Amino acid sequence: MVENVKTLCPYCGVGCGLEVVPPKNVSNPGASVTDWKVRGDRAHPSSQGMVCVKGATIIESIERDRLLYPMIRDSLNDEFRRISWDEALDAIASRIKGLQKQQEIDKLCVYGSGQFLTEDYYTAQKLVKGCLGTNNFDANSRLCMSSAVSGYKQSFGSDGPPCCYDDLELTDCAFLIGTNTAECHPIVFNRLRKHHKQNEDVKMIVVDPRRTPTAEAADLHLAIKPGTDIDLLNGIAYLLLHWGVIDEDFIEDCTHHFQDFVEVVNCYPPEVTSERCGISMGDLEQAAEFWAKSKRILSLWSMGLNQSSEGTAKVRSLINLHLLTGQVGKPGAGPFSLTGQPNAMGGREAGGLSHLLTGYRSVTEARDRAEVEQFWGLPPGQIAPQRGRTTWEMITGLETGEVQMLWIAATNPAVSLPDLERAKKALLRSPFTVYQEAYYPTETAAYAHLLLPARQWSEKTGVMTNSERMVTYCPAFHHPPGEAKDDWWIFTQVGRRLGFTEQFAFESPADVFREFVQVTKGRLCDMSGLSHQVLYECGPQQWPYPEGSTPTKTASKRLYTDLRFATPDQRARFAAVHSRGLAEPPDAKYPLVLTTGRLYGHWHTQTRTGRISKINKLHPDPFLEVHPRDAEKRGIADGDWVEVRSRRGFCRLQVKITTAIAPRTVFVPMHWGSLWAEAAEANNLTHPESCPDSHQPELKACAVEIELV
Ligand SMILES: Nc1nc2c(c(=O)[nH]1)N[C@H]1C(S)=C(S)[C@@H](COP(=O)(O)OP(=O)(O)OC[C@H]3O[C@@H](n4cnc5c(=O)[nH]c(N)nc54)[C@H](O)[C@@H]3O)O[C@H]1N2
Ligand SMILES: Nc1nc2c(c(=O)[nH]1)N[C@H]1C(S)=C(S)[C@@H](COP(=O)(O)OP(=O)(O)OC[C@H]3O[C@@H](n4cnc5c(=O)[nH]c(N)nc54)[C@H](O)[C@@H]3O)O[C@H]1N2
Ligand code: SF4
Ligand SMILES: [Mo]
Repeated sequence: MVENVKTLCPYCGVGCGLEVVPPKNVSNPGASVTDWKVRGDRAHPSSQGMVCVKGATIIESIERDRLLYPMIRDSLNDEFRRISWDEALDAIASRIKGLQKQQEIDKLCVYGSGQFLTEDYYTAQKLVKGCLGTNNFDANSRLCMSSAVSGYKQSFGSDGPPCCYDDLELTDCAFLIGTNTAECHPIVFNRLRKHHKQNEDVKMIVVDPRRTPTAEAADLHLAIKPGTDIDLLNGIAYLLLHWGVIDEDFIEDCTHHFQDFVEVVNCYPPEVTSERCGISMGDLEQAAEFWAKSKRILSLWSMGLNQSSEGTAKVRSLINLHLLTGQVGKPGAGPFSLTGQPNAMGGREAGGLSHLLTGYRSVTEARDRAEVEQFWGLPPGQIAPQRGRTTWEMITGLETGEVQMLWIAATNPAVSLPDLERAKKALLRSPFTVYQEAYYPTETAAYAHLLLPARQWSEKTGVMTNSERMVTYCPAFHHPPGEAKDDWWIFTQVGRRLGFTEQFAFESPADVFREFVQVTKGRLCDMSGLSHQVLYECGPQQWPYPEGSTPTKTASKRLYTDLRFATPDQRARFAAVHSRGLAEPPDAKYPLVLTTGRLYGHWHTQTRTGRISKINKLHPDPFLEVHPRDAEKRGIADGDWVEVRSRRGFCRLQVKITTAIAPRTVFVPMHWGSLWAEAAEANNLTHPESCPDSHQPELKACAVEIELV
């Protein structure tokens, strides 16, 4: 008899445990995966049996429109022709050898994804940064949580969310800023909502220019103008300082740069703050009062802070409030970044951005490079000392010809990149683009020379880490379609063809994971006690999990409980930062701020959810949210079609008039690429201006005008 399978939902970073139940005829060779049933895994410590509509319906999408065989073409105008895996892998290896021969390995760029398993991420790092010696590996996490990474690193000395989900039920006050948790992290929100409902004293504050379902549930919704988060956070700090409700002992013993911070904060009296943020002084004071009166404050954030040209400063300004009030390292408290993708966290651990190295290390630190070179059996100096190209720099590199080979895997950039028309033009110029994907067609396939069919969730085995550092084993439980292969296998095969047979001796994902955890030894994200076997036998485990740890199903751990941080002197750092405002503020020609985001049912570019009937019924079409005042001014009625224009492009959308959006702001969901609707891409409008610290683009705001068509 085939047993139920325990695995993880491969959508959002909440990381819900799933239990997949086989059909009775499972051993029939023709049995379809759609006959398996998915339900929540009650034994998973993070989700306790809960799932949302995405997890519950995933099976329906697994067998639809799959990419089945490697396919190649000489130019983007040609038809694809089927080739063997050997031919495909040889083609990649020979291109790379060509670059090596010309001493031009920096002309190779690899663009991966938070939808990789940890094993996929790790083999890619070893191949690209280690064996090939270029740091040109970046991931879609650059568009997602790189500001959280740099904010944590600058304030605490290391990346790593210090909190855990148990804090959701232990807090007195949840401060949700730039996150639509109800739609994007629904199971986290369920846990928080239940606690909030059951305890009258528990407060919930939501800071978002939209009145989202998350905001609807709050005691206080601060509908700030887009991009004024730093003003707000400094304004709250001003009141806390002036009321004297700060944790002086903590500040004295555990932090640095407090005086610089005070100097900045003194510029934010309530009248200045409320004016800049577009909220009342009463609401501002109420928010500060909730902070002042609560013993345990948990803040949650995601893209409303990260996706900004000052994303790192926004994150640090939020952490400042926790440092000011000593709200970190204890139950129910702390700054908690909600990660977007199922394994964005695993990507961080494996070093999957162009400035990172495996084990929360950095390519710019000599010691970090030396340690990793030694682990990988590479000569000293093999890893390049400067960060590689970021996502957007890969695009500009294609424009200038400095990028000659682009290898994309598990992401759909022809929808998700900013300034999309420009990005697509650059992709057209690529001499050779490899695209490793589960589905066909997707928008990005049109820009590929070589397509590699990837196994996806349910067909591949490996490990993912969720937002609370819980590591879950995800086994393959049925046959992949056609000739699809694991991403880690593809990187391994290319590594071997390039002569790195010793480095790529892996025969299974368990081998890859066994090596990976060794490279985390002694680091904040130490997982050296974990293996596929431990995770399979004992269930999900949270890191840190050094060698010799005892498996447990219940103990949720926090970081920094001894109030010693990961900086050289173990003190956390206040940031003294003023807001610089939006990178592209509205003006007379483009007087509205466009913001973008997500809907409950759809996942990103719809490769899966666009193929699920229940979800299509839930969200059939794209739309533009417009405030009644802005609509009236332009003679626009509900349901009218408008053209939305920015300096870079346009799209056409049907209007939804609603007071849920702040005046002079409009909202468009990010989910509709050219396969699913005509001219509805949010990213035709957005710009690539990015944060100088994290290089994260400002996907949440650009200046637009709208007009009836
Ligand atoms: N249903 C669903 N869930 C998902 C995903 C999905 O595609 N669909 N994707 C996953 C991924 S990868 C991610 S990154 C997360 C994203 O999760 P979230 O960040 O919660 O989602 P978004 O809708 O992108 O943006 C959140 C909110 O930021 C607000 N915002 C815009 N500008 C500002 C600003 O200047 N300040 C503040 N404070 N708020 C602002 C928007 O109005 C929006 O409501 O969701 C994950 N979960
Ligand atoms: N305007 C605007 N733009 C945005 C955002 C926004 O809020 N506003 N959000 C940004 C953020 S936070 C994110 S995370 C990105 C997401 O943007 P993308 O990463 O482009 O979106 P996905 O649709 O998740 O693409 C993942 C692809 O990987 C494929 N896939 C799934 N599993 C596997 C696998 O195991 N192996 C391989 N090789 N392929 C697989 C899927 O079929 C899918 O096509 O979008 C960013 N862009
Ligand atoms: S909340 Fe996230 S992880 Fe949980 S079922 Fe929904 S999409 Fe999957
Ligand atoms: Mo994301």
